[in-house]
Amino acid sequence: MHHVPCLIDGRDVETTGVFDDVDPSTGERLATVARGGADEVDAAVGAAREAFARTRRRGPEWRSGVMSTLADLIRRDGERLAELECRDVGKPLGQARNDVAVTARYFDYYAGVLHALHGETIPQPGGSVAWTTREPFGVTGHVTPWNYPLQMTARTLAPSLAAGNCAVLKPAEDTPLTALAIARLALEAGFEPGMVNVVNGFGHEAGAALSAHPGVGHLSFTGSRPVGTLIAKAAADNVVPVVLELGGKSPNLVFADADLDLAVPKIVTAITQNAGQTCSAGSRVLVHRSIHDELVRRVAEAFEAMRIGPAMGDPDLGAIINAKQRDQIHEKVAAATSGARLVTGGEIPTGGDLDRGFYYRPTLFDQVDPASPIGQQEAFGPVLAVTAFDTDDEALALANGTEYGLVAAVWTRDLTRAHRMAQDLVAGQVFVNTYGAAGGIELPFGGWKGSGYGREKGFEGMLGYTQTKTVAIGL
Ligand code: TXE
Repeated sequence: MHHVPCLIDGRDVETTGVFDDVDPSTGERLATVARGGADEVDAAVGAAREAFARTRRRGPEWRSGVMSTLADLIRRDGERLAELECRDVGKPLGQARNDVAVTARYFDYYAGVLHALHGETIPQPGGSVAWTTREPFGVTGHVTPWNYPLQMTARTLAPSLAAGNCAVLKPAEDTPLTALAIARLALEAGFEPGMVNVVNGFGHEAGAALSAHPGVGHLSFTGSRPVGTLIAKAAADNVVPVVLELGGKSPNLVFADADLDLAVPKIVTAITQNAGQTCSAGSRVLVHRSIHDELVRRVAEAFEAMRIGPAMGDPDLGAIINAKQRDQIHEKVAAATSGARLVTGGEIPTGGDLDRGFYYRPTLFDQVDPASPIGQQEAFGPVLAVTAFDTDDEALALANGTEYGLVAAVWTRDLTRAHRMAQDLVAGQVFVNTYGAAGGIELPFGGWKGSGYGREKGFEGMLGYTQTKTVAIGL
């Protein structure tokens, strides 16, 4: 059994209240967690501000060095971190191992590119010389979700630290284990106390206090749209910028000339990885009518062959994060069965280990009305909605016809069609003959429309953690 305190100014901090962290694979208690609130947030922001004042003149050389060391320590402790993540999220061990590797790569990548963070000199009329610098905000607040705790910690923390900020993390209450582990490794790597703080607790307590704290200069949030808008409103009151990453209803567009041997495994992974609990999950398939039956048959076969079970056994499909999330998936599926054809799945699996944890069978709906709830709303589980189309224009209109705009993937051998689709798809990421891009930490990532704003990952992700200062000197 673990206990997860807060980590403030380099020290473990206990709170009067605690709550349980549950292993979704077994339904058993995995850890007790400190229930931080406004007081702990205030202490953490204060510690981060002091650490920023102490360390702000450290050069890029120093920051790069400790970040590289942190990447090495994450790899050194890789197996321990993977097991923590696997148990905490209920995600298959192999996927958790991959998350550890990606987490280390974030720190490596930003340790490298931070050296290229610089301003510009700008010619002007008249007698002056002018230039810009890229400056940190000071203290950044990070409210992260439970689906990729390690990756989301690294995705927001690494660029923030690289840009010279100090951070306060508020991990999701369902998955507090690995953010604390990373913060402890950051101390071991050489980050000073107060540079990385963790306040565990509930969203409406610790999360709300962090997003409203006047000492925070920048906020990043990944999670649900209702909470994202709450955080953006709180940030607006303090005139603080926010990065919002709010999910999607991302389509795979499969054209008549698609290579199905290539497409089908990616389509299956895109909706079953992490049991479909991924912001960029490919939850819709729009397929040309001529190959529709073949595609549905192949996806159904793949779904039915999947091994479901406790995450430490490295199944194809692990657990759903908690009973509430599993039940909301089941409610959306039950509501969809009257309007669409249920091909496979649609139920909570039972028997043996499955009775103890929270699981959901991979579910395939065909003949989905694109305007129906299952064609429009995120189920955030292994639930795939298929709709057939006849023309390219129809495919495009269907793809763009939701409130979201996170990812769209195009499967075709026709180069012209691929380019046209890439131009006209309304999404922050367009993939052609692939889905996702090998971790993709170098590529800017973020939403259009209801999927959010601001960019994470890549060099652009780091720029978001800076503000520009313009200096002009009269000659
Ligand atoms: O998310 P919440 P939940 C979507 C997905 C899922 C739904 C609900 O559709 O079914 O959200 O999941 C913190 N002030 N995504 O309820 O509540 C909370 O503690 C400040 C998409 O778990 O948005 C956690 O740290 N913070 C997604 C974080 O917000 C608050 C990932 C996310 O939790 C808060 C997860 C408040 N008032 C869910 N209330 C993605 N885009 O990847 C909660 N939080």
